[in-house]
Order: sequence, then structure tokens, then C-alpha cells
Amino acid sequence: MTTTLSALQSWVDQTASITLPDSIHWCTGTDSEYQEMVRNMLADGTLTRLNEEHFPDCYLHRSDPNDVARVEHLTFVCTESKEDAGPNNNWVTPAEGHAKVDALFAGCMRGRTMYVIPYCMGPIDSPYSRCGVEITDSPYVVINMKLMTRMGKKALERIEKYGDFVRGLHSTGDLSLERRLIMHFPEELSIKSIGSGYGGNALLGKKCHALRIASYQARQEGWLAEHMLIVGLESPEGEVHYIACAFPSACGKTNLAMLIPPDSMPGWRVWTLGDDIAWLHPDKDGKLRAINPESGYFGVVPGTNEMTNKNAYDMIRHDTIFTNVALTADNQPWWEGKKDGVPATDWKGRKYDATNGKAAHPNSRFTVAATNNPSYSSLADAPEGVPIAAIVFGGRRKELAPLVYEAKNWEHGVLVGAGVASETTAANVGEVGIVRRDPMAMKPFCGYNFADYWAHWLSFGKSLSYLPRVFHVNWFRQDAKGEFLWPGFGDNLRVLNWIIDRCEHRVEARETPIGYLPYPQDLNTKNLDISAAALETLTTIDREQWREELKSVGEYLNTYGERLPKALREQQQKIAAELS
Ligand code: GTP
Ligand code: SPV
Ligand code: MN
Repeated sequence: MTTTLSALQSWVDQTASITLPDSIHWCTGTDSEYQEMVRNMLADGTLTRLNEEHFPDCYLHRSDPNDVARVEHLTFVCTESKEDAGPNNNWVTPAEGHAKVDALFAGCMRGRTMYVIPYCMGPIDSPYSRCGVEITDSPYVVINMKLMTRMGKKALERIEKYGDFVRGLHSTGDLSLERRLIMHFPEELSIKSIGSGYGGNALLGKKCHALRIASYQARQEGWLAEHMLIVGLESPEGEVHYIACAFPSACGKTNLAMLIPPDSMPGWRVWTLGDDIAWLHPDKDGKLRAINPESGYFGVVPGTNEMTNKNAYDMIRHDTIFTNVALTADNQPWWEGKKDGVPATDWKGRKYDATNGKAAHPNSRFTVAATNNPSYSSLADAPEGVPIAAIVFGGRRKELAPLVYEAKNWEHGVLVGAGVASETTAANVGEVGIVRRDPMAMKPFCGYNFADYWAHWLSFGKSLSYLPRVFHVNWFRQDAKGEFLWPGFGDNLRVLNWIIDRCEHRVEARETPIGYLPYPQDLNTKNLDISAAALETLTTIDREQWREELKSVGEYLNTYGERLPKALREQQQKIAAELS
């Protein structure tokens, strides 16, 4: 397969003349292509087959131990002007970015096959979808892209029809950190990534395209590309509300998107549209509609078990790629929090020894097609997407942030999003557990200046006729002993129920300077083992701590200088004043 689109053909030819692969393979996206690539990877040891009785068609991939997570310090947004990338991004000029990274690509595919992957982010027939082509020398990337995106022949046809596509060039290079760079050129709609085979660095359709490049495009075109799950919540009466939730990496999106309702909420059903990325478009009626640009999940494995997330647990028992998990003696995947089995071999392939640390890497991942999910919504394939009733921000915070609160209006909601802070996790290389600002859960993913991004968010306050309500949640509040105060997982539906009731004007709330909080009696706590004191802590605010928080948010906003939208500053000052 080659292409009738000369711009694509000449880019592929030119890339090959620089990277010097032994051969070129145009991916068709068929199941037989996937099977053949898997066979080759089993033969050369890139994959290991897992226990066929318990995990049919599942494979383990062990990455280089130096290449297990995103690398924000090596990720750049290259725009002509530094201010356009903003203080939230690492920046060099496009000329410098190309020069730096091109030097590493010279001859890097010698002895390897170059794969050309046409892909479509979003349903093939959706006006909201956007296409790209990833060139890579990694078969692991190809099989992951097959599960995660609509890739191959149909995508190529769409690209040839419209003529435009995001160009993504990737090579695993030599995997050394010194020669690893993830470069974005939003003004040219292109990406160059070298030196890593890990998900967010290498599956270019995901964070690089669908968030960094797409957020930049979305601003120009009047929509939003967000780090959000999309879920449909069906009440016993059959009413369905769709909500989109932005939580930072490894803070609960996949789990919330496929939660199983608690026994004490009979008749409720949960439908998964997406677990990581949402593209939000105003429609002709002035509503906000969401599509999930992906068609698979690249999810955190540790913590997944039958109690926390039975849907995910069942979903990853067949046709799944595991990366960096441990193995039991009978070749089943094993991870911390699995509840059954014991590890025999750790994620590095050594005999398991507790003194070497965890058996599975804390950022070990599963890759699986969305259709494996028992709660999959077929509307994930609907070209028109789903209408969004509420936007929910959240973070991982031991202290301060209550279980849930509602913003008073859209502008306040944008401030709530801009002020999101969360403890860092193993999804990025670096220290874990440090609270940092992660506005809209987009700190690592916004392809332009956050000040301009917030202005863009604020603009929807005027352009939409039906504004989603905005909320903030925190499932991770702890007591003095370090125990979670809230049971989380399926029980989070109790909080989402309150959120829907607020959207439908069915429940009153307690007004505070930071927003509306639930009266404890309005949260469904039936059969829940939670003390009145814990519930009180979860549904009240400490004014002194919040005064400090608003001061800190103000200081953070100051780092965006003159570009910061006035309305955001005014919101922060108003709340700070009300708290004092
Ligand atoms: P990315 O894929 O990195 O964007 O992560 P994510 O936001 O999808 O997070 P995910 O749902 O994979 O959860 C990350 C970790 O948090 C897992 O170890 C989960 O078991 C744990 N977790 C998820 N939801 C909850 C919750 O409600 N309470 C508690 N205590 N832990 C949770
Ligand atoms: C995240 O880190 O937010 C992820 C995993 O969803 S990755 O694809 O690596 O970005
Ligand atoms: Mn994510």
C-alpha cells in the first residue's frame, strides 16, 4: 500500500532518505496484520505470551527500565514566539527544535522497518475527527496504535479525501535519556519524538496529537481538546446524563469511566464513552458535545481488582497488552493490588525479591480496545458525540479539597479548573507525591500558553446557550493516619448522583466562598461504612487553609503576567476577599 496523496508520499520518502530504514511497511490496520506483528514480536522476544487459559491472547512487554513513563522535562512546544508556548511549556524555536531532533533521526532506522500508520482520532465519519500519520520504527507502537486508534486503510482514505493530517515522526532511537526528545510544532501541525517507546511519548495520536497539537488547533477553530473521561450515567428512571471529568494522570479517570454502581444504588447503569481524552465542540443548538478521539485504553494496572473495578478486571483478561507488570509462576500477569496470586518474576524480568521494590512498575499499563469494556457505550462511535451536562475537575489531595463542590458560574468554574492542584504520580518520570498546580489536568498537555487557554475557556461562557455546570471532586482526602476518608471507586457514583441532582435543580446546597457544598444528608450514604465525623470533614472547608490556597492560586496566576484574563484575576480576588 502506498498513497495517492503526494504530500504524504513525499514526506514518507523524504523521511526514509534521512532515517535509512531497511524497508517500509504501510499499515492497513487489519487483524491479520496485528496477528503477524505479534508473531514476529513473540519470536524476537519483544513480547511474551501470557497464560493462555486465564489470559487468552494477552502479552507482556517489558520496556527498557529507563523508559517507563512520560518525560515532561524532555517535552517541548516549539512556537516562533516564546510567549505563545507560555510558562507552562518547555520551549525552543521551531528552527532550534528541528535542528536538535533531526540530528538524532539521521540514520536511526538502519536495520529496522519503518512503519507508516495512518490514523483517525475520532469516528471515521465524524466532522469532529482529525487525522494523522505516525511514522515509527517500533512494532510495539504499531500494535498499540491498532488497539488505541482507528488506524489503517479507512483512516488513509479519509486523509486522502481531505488532504490534511498531523505529521508524527517517531523512533525509539537508542533509548538513552540524553538522546530523548518529544518535540511539538503546533504551527506546522507536526511532532517529532525520539528515544522512548513509552505510551505518552511514542503513541503519537494520544497526548502529542490529541492534546498538545489538538488543543492548539481547537483554540483557532473554536473547540476544546481536554484530558477528560466521558461517561454516561443512567438513573433507574432511564434518564442519561453525560459528564466529562478532568483529573491529572493516574488520578482516577479510567476507573470512574467504567465504575460499577454500589449495591445500594440498584437500577443505575454506567456507560463508558472515553477514559482519557475528550474533544468538546459547541453544536448548532449551543450545547457542548463530546467525542472521544481514541478507541482504546492505555490504563494504569496497579490497584485494579474485582472489588475496585470489576469491569476493568474483566476487560483485561483477554486480547490485552501488558507493559511492565510482574508474572506469577504460571505466567499470569501480577501487580500490586491484584488481590490474588503471588509474583514470581518482577517487571524487570528478575526473580521477585521484595527487597528490590515493587513487583510491577507503579506505572505499569494495559492496552486494550474499548470494545472489550463491559460498560462500553456504542455512542463512542457516534459521529455527533454526546451532550455534556457537567464538567468535573479533580485532583489527588490528602488535605484541603472537599469531596465535592460546585462552581457558582462559568467564570468561577474556569478559575476552579485553573486552580487544580494534585500530588504528582508515577505517570511522569520524577518525584511522586508533590502537590503541584495542574490546571484542568492539562499542565503536561496544553500546546500553548495557559493564559490564552483560560481566555479560550472563558469565551464559551458567551458563545454557548447551554453551559455545563462545573464541579470539583477529591476522592483522595486522608485522615491523620493516612487512610482514605472516602471509599472511592464504585461509591463515587454517590457523588455523581448529587452532581446530576444539582444539574436538574433537585437539591439545595450550602453556599461557601469557594462554591456550593452538599449538605451531608443529601449524599446517598446508604450501606456505607463512613463516620459522621469523616462525612463532616469531607463536606466542609477550613477557611484558614482556603485563604492560603487562594493566595497561592493568585501567585500562580501572576506567573502568567499581562496575558492573564482579567475575569480570572477578578474571580480569584473576589473569593479571596470573601474568605477573609
Ligand atoms: P492516566 O491514564 O494516567 O491518565 O490515569 P487515570 O486518571 O485514568 O487514573 P486511573 O483510573 O488509572 O487510576 C490511577 C490509580 O488511582 C489506580 O491505582 C487506581 O486504583 C487509583 N484510584 C482510582 N480511583 C480511585 C478512587 O476513587 N479512590 C482511590 N483511593 N484510588 C483510586
Ligand atoms: C497519562 O499519563 O496521563 C496517561 C498515560 O494517560 S500516557 O499515555 O503515557 O500519557
Ligand atoms: Mn492520561
